[in-house]
Amino acid sequence: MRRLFNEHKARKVIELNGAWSFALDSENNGVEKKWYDGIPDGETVIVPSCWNNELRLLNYEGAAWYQKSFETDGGAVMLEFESVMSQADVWIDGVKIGDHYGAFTPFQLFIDDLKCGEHLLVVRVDNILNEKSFPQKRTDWFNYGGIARDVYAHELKGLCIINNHIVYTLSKDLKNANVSADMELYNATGTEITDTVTITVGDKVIFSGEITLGAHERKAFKTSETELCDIELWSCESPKLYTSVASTSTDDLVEKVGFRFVEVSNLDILLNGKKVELLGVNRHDEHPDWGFAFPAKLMKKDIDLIFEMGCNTIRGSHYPNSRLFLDMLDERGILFWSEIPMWGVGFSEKTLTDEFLMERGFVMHQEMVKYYYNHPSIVIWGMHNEIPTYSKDSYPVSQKWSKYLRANGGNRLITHASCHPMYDCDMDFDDIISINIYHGWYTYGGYNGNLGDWNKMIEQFGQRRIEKGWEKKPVIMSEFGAAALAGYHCHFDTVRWSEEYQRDLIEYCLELFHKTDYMRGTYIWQFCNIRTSPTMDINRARYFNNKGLLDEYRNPKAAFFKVKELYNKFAKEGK
Ligand code: ADA
Repeated sequence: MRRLFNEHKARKVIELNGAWSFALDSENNGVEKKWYDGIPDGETVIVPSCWNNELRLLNYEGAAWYQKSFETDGGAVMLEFESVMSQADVWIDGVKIGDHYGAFTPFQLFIDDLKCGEHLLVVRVDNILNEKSFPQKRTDWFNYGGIARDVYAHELKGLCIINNHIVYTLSKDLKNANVSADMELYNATGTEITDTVTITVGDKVIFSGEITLGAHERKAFKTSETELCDIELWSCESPKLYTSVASTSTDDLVEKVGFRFVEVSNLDILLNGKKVELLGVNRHDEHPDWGFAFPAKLMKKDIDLIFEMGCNTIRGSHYPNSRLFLDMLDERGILFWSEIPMWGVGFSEKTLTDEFLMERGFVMHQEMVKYYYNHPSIVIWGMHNEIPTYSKDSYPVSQKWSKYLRANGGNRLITHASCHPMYDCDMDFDDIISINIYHGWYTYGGYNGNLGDWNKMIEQFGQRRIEKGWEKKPVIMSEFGAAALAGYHCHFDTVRWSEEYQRDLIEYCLELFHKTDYMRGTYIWQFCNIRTSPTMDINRARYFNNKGLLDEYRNPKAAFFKVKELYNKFAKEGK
């Protein structure tokens, strides 16, 4: 299940989930052995899934092969993978048809002419982390491998709509929208073709016109603007969605869009002109039994739990989430921060001048925009997390990426999560300043690891933002928290790792940040415990990051109820 709604009525889409044949390639010589012609002695696995959730593959990192047969009526086919972790190489009937790098965004591969009948689809998947990977080897989440989200074969006929961004600007009073479409079209036939493309938003036609494409041509097309009057806005309280249908005589693509305007104004974050305090959590899209192949039903449950806590926002730490999850947030009116998996300590200073890596990161931003543009819930693009933003080499990277996101990413605020607030220079490019600090849990140079450190930090950074000319930018605490082992209690003394220590630290922080004059939001680290990597050697009991407000099976810890109490109180009293 990849969306909450049907994207196609006219187009035939073959679901390729279910039973696949699977073989490990621990010697990494499957290509040499020509496994793309068919893998030997495969065992049956269910796709989508992560292999680390199979027996005895808990820690397997490396290559593995998947294969499945499917039938088509013949003609052009687009294969669509929602997520393969991380490198995918794809063959049909022994012929390589493409590859993709990056675990968390969809990708599409085109075959212009496939014969009618049965075909063998073979995918080599490699989840190795190394000096060229995103994330890098040292990462505080578990590096699952596999085909983790859905797979489809689209049978394409005539002039097809591959992608459609509904682009809009709102009038000053937010009552009307100037709307256009930014499409990617494909001619599935072997001859030139002309067809009428029609695009509706709600019950209004925003474009209808003839378009000509050469044989098997793939082309971007931007329509002119049409005004939609008296639109109903999308907001947290009333998440109004409009259905947009793009169609030709042979093909169609349905999208959901919401009209809203997010901006910053003199320290405030405004949604449709109204102040919002971001009351959020960081969430990994992970479960110990499913890895990153997160089931739809559990997504809904996580969202229910997050709602129950009084949150109005989620940070998708540290990678793009599925389109299905975003559909759910669009429907529920929860704001989302989407970022690429450029994570922390792994990205050392020297990686920032590695052209191959930085290009990889840039492509990840382009893909994130391409596949997620229409989701109104995404109000923040995050460029990276805890990289060395004090170094001169991160500055041009953030400059380039923020410029790209501003020009192409729609109406969204730009940020990066920084753990060096006193040395960071890249905050120049942010709309919102985001700080990750763990006073009361970790010890930092110049601080002694106590809760009292927070006041010192707030004062020092309060000063620095004025010196740097950032005094109008809202500041949010994008990470803070403490680990607690679920069920470990210590009622009479304050003991680290107990549920009470975590609860009290979070209570202290939330109250303090809420009343800090230049702060406008909080994302607690983190929604629930997650499995982490054996390379994370500090403070990771059980190889889990235990800073969840819930344990990894979604049982609440004491802090969950405290957050619920405080977030509901803050929402009532306002900032
Ligand atoms: C960082 C990082 C998180 C997590 C956290 C922690 O801030 O961004 O992914 O690792 O630290 O638990 O220490």
